[in-house]
Amino acid sequence: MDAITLAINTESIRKDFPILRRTINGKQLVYLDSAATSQKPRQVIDAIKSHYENSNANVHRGVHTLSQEATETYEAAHEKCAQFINAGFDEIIFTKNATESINLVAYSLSHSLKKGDEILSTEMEHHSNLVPWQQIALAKGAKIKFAKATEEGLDLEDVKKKITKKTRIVAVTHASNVLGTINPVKEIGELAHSKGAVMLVDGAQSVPHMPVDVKEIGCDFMAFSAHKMLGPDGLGILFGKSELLKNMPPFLFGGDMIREVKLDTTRFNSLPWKFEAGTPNVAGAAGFSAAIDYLASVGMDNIREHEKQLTAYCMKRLGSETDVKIYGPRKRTGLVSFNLGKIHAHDTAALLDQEGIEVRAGHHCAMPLAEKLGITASVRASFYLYNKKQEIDLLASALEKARSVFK
Ligand code: C6P
Repeated sequence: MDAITLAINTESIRKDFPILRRTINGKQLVYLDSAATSQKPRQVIDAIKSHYENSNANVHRGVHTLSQEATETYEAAHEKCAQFINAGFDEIIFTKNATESINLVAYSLSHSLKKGDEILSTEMEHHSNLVPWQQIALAKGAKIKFAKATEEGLDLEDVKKKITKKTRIVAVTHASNVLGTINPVKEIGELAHSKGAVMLVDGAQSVPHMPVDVKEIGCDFMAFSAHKMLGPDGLGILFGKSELLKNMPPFLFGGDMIREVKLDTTRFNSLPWKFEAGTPNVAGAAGFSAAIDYLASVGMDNIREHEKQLTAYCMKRLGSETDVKIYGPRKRTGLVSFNLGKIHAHDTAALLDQEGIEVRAGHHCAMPLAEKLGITASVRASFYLYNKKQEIDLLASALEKARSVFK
């Protein structure tokens, strides 16, 4: 196991990430928090800088050269994103983040929701794919149900039982941000469709880490964030099937989402602009294009394979200690949540920070799942294409220090 050959050339990739050169508390930075947000390569930073230095203008509004260039950049990012997940251009809506993408769908679908309709989600959701559904259910008198989750994954029998004729919406995460579980979203989508429900997949933890094809999955909606996939903050993505989006009311109203406005009525713009009100994040889109190019050049299959190897190594290293409790299944995305003996996760994370190792600790915005696991917090180490095996060795050594401090 020690002699693992990683699927990608981490050393050459690391050179593209300026932040990885910095030190924290006098130690070389070990960034193990990419599930919260990824670091950005020079190519992404340069694309954003170049947009502001050379082409900055508003989009879809001006006939002047700068506005046309900005519009091209902005639309090209939609096109690139569409190709990346095998969607159509008019099926890609840019929002602020995955959370806003899910809120958009929840708000827009809530108009057709009636008392007694049902929404199915799961016990392993991030709050972003739980609270919006819970709140529209409350507002509309609909019923929200949750499929059972265990550490091994979703209880599919329970999913089958809970999708009924009354189910209108099924909202499930593709990959858990705490357990790393990869859910059988294609199968769940087929169950949803067999009862006439629509299916939203939260792709925040899958699209950055594995090849994702929305047509192959067959979902109606998918939400994810650019910042978790080498791109900038403040840019979220919603994929929606165009035949559904066409009939859904807009989420936000104002400039750019209109075709014609009279004092008493408005005709809305065509897709995807109908769902993109106001001046968008053009610089973010420039950075996002560069992020997609970067990921595509490394290859999503290679990234998945690389993370699989790192995760297996981490689970083996940490799991060999009797006082480390690892949560979640064997087959998972590139993250490992754990607790070290009786030491509070925040204390462990603070000690790791002393060693320059950045991990997340807490409930990871999935409080119902933490409750289900019988914990209030865990430490989470999460990996990406720039992480290397030696960083897991450093994590293991730093945990050894934590043990001696808290003895
Ligand atoms: N999870 C984490 O550390 P936003 O914040 O909108 O970009 O992404 C929300 C979100 C939705 N679904 C899942 C499965 C997620 O993991 C996240 C973000 C981060 O786990 C920050 S809380």
